[in-house]
Amino acid sequence: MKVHKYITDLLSRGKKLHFTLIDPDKSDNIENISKTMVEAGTDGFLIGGSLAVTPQEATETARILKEHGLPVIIFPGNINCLTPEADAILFMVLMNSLEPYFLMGAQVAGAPLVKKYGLEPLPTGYLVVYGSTAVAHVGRIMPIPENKPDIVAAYAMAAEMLGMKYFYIEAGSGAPKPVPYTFPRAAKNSTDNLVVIVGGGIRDPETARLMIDSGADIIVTGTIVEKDPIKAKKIIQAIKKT
Ligand code: 1GP
Repeated sequence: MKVHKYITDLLSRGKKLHFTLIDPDKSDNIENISKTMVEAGTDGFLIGGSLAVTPQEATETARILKEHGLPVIIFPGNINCLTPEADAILFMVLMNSLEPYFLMGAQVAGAPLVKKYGLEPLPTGYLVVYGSTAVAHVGRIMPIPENKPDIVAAYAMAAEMLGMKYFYIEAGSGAPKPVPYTFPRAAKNSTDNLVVIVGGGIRDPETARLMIDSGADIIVTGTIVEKDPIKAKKIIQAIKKT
C-alpha cells in the first residue's frame, strides 16, 4: 500500500481524516478496538508509545491491524517500535527537542532499518506543545507558549523548507487539554502543502471538529478509543461531517 498517496488522494477530494493510535504497551484488546474503529470509519492506524514497546509487540500489533486493509503506520517513540509488518512510518524529527538524539540520532539509527524493512517513510516535523506529558519528558522538549502561534508557524515553515510533507502538532497522549486551536491554523496559513496532523487530549466531537475547522487535516485519537469507543465513533463522525 502506498500510504502517502492514499492520504493525499483523500485530502485532495476534500476529505478530512481520522487515525486511531494503538499503543501496544497499553492496549489489551486490539482486535475488538480496531474492529470497532474500522466500523466507525477511521482511515488508518498508528502504532506507537513513548515507553516499553517491544519490537515483538509492534510486530504482533501490526499483523492484527493489517487485517483491516487500512494503512498501518509506525509512530515511533524510538527505534524499538520498528517492524517490517507495518506499511509506513512517520519518519520524524522532534523539532523542539533539546536532545540531539531526537533531532538526528534516532533518524540515523533508524534509517537503515526503515530501508531493510521496506517501510514507506512519511517525512514529518513533530512538535510537542506541552511540557508535562510522557512524550515531552522522554523527548526533552522546549514547550511552546500557548499564546504564540507565530512560533508554530515558524516551525511549520522550517519543516516545509526542509522537505517534510507532514507536520504533527502534539499535546501528548492523555494530555489534559488539546493544543490551542490557533496552532493548526498558524501551520496551515504559513505553508503551502504540509499535511497538518493534530493529536493529544482530543476526547469529544466538538473539539475534533473545531480542530478540523482550524486547519487540521488529520486528527489522531488514542486514549478515548480505549476508554469510550462510542465517543470515539462520534468524534470520527464529526471529523467527516462536511
Ligand atoms: C498521542 O496524539 C496522540 O500521540 C493521541 O493522544 O491518547 O490523548 O488521544 P490521546
